[in-house]
Amino acid sequence: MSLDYDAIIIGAGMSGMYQLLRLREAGLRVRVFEAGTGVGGTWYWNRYPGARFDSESYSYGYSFSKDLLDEWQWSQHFSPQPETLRYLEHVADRFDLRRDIRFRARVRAAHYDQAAGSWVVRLEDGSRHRCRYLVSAVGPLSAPTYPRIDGREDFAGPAYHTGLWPKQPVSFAGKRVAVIGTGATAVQVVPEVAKQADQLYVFQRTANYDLAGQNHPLDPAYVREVKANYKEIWDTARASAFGFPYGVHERSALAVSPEERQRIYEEGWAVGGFHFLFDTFSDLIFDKEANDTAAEFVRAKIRATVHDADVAELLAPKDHPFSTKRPPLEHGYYEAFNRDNVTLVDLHRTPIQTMTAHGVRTADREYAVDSIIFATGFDAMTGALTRMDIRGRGGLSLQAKWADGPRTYLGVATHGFPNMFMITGPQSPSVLSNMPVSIEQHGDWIADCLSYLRAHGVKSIEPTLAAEDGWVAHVAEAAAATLLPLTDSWWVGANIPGKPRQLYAYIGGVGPYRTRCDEVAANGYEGFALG
Ligand code: NA7
Repeated sequence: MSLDYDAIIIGAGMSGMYQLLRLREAGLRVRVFEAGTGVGGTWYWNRYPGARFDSESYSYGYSFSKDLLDEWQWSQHFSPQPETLRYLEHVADRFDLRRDIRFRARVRAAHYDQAAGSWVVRLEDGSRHRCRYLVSAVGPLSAPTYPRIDGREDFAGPAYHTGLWPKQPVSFAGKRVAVIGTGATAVQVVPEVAKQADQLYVFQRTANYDLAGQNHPLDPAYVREVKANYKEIWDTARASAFGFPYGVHERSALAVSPEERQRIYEEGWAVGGFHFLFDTFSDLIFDKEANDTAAEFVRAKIRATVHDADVAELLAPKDHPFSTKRPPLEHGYYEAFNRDNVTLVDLHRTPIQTMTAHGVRTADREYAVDSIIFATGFDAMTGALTRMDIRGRGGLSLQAKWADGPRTYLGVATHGFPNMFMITGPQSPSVLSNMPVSIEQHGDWIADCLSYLRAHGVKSIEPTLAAEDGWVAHVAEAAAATLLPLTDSWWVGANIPGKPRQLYAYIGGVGPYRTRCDEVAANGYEGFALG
């Protein structure tokens, strides 16, 4: 059976683009299928006002090309989504990627043909494409979910999910708007919509510990310094725990005096972003008592920012430890509640009962609105994979195999699915890391692996069950050492009814994970069966 391509990559976001580049360099005939009409993935779909990355601009991008690093100029410390999309479009042009990408091509199914040792990929239009290697670059946060609320379809006005935002700008000027959710997305969208809307209702179920972004325009001297130090920056990020190029402080929040602790927290807060979490103390996600000190610090910041004491109390989380849900970065979120046109609706006191043609009905009243924004998140990590009909050896479906939760080796492959790879898949550091660092690591590892297979005349590669079992146990063990499993969050699948509860990403550290992956490769792909 002749092959149409050596490799098919699903998705032309940041990971699919990089994988295309690397596999092309390795001499493979590659095709990328992308559902959207352009490159960019997350940055293509999430066009809502206020969207931006939560990694500093200088560390959110590709590191493989010094020329690219030198020539690209970010405008802000945390640049906004239109700029990130422009960056990725620039990369696509600069490296001539589009000629191997087919847009408007949603993959519906991928079946392994055991006799031929190849994959048959079926698109929405019914066309079939045969390849040796299948690489999923679908992204861990790309299957949007809507809340299960009665009458959701009855609302007569426009309703938007932030992860499926229209390409045409949406104006909320003079409108009454409801935002459902208070996760990282809502925290970005609320201050922007608040500036336009006549009235904005924010429906909060769980308050979050939002960290100050401290965003600002980039100063040319700072940019020059960053550009001169890129090698060190990326080396640090690659060896770090979470993929950020921050300093390492092996110190407990409990080992210093209260005054010293306050000083260190204030410093991290003033720098902004995840510095507060990763650049202050090393035990915040491991030790509840240490965690309490950070939680109280953030609550104090909320109380100091929000003028209405009752609203501040509702916004200050008390029901889960700090950073056991993804901490959002905020750029004017708390200040937005000081505006006359913004109202916080506490869904613990007055739960949503139903949506109506006119708006949202809670236990005590109906909120009539012109538009609804669902900032309700994603079926993270596994959703985009299991929504496709992927079948491996013997017709085994990925959905069935993962019915009790994902089972992978290194988060990059799964037993029963030969020649299939996942970039930033479940049980890899993925969403618990600065994504571009993990994307490049996986892209490099997969490209090197395929080069090895070709050089050694190997036709198929697949993790052994034993290696997979070992990795699954190790991932669970790493999770159990932290406070993260204690809290309901999308990190543990709690936002999707019936989803098996476990920490879906590997929290053993980006640096150690890279070392492990490199060792596996150096040992002739230890833990994989080569055939
Ligand atoms: P998240 O973080 O999953 O947030 C979704 C929000 O929607 C969260 O506040 C939920 O409350 C809320 N939600 C979900 N269902 C309902 C219902 N039925 N009623 C009221 N509120 C509801 O998604 P985001 O898009 O903000 O962020 C996802 C990630 O993308 C982000 O962390 C970054 O990594 C990028 P809950 O907390 O469940 O009580």
